[in-house]
Amino acid sequence: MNGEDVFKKRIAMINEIVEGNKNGRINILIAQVDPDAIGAAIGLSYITRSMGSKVAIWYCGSIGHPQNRSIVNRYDLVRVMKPIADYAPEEGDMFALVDSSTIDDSRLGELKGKISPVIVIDHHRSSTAESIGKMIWVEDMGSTCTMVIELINAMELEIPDNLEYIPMLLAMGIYTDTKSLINISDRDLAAYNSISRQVPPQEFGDLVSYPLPETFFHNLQSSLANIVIHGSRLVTNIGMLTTRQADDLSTIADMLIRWDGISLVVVWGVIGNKIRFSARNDDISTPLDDLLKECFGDRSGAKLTPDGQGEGGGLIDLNLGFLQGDDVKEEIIAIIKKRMETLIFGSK
Ligand SMILES: [Mn+2]
Repeated sequence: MNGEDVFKKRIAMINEIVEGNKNGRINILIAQVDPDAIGAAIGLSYITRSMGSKVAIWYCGSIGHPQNRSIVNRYDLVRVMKPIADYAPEEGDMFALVDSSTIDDSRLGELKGKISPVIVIDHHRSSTAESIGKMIWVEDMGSTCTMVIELINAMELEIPDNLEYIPMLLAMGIYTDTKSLINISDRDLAAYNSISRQVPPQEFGDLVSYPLPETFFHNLQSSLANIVIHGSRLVTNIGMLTTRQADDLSTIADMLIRWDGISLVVVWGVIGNKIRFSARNDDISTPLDDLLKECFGDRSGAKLTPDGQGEGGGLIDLNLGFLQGDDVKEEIIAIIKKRMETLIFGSK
């Protein structure tokens, strides 16, 4: 099959799904709110709506990252995407996953493992098997939005100018997931170019340089104060965090990996009863995914970006129980620090 036929098949499949359940609603699930997932969800909802389907978008977790908050506020997206906790089943409900492809995703909350999505569009490698009567598309790509744009273009849909926020969100998804168009494949770039004329540069710029809260700079300061370096490896932490500040870990890791001579960075923090960390490496001879699995097991993972950088992280249960209390906070942090450093500096 040539490329064009593959797209025709995908579109026909989505159409069949919509036609086969005329009164059913397609529930698009966002496992983790980020610009790529938001753009892909909005884009897919435009596609299925154009085929006459009812659509709802549900998101898991919270809209914590300041950029996500800017995007959601600017386009008043709370009207179109609702927290998963508000989901109420309707007859003929169908599900779609974007920017995620596992139904066992713990982020799906109550729906975890219970749904069988009819549409999956994702650019992460761990994939759900292809099956009959479904449109499952998982492929290595810079961004999920690229795949959605490819579908829109293959359908020859012209997004009207009064729905300008759709190209805007799709472009933003590619832009952020490819690190400002640096980790970009030819297809991501082609998709980006095909919609960029509908993206006003000023407005786009506002979303790129979104305002950062004061807490970000405090966390940056702590991360700098807590740095420990062994050889080319750097480990640091920002102590106890709120869910809202969780994304500071990856932002800071992205900054620190640029440190000349440093090839592995791990930034961690404690959120509630869990340790969360972000890891980056730019040493191609040591695959980050292997290294993280060796240190932390299955609750960690990493992907290789198109420019050869490793990008990942993980979540570790703390189960503090009796030890949960402000009076022993410092000691707890000190113990985790020691353990993290032993693992990261001690691994191959
Ligand atoms: Mn993505």
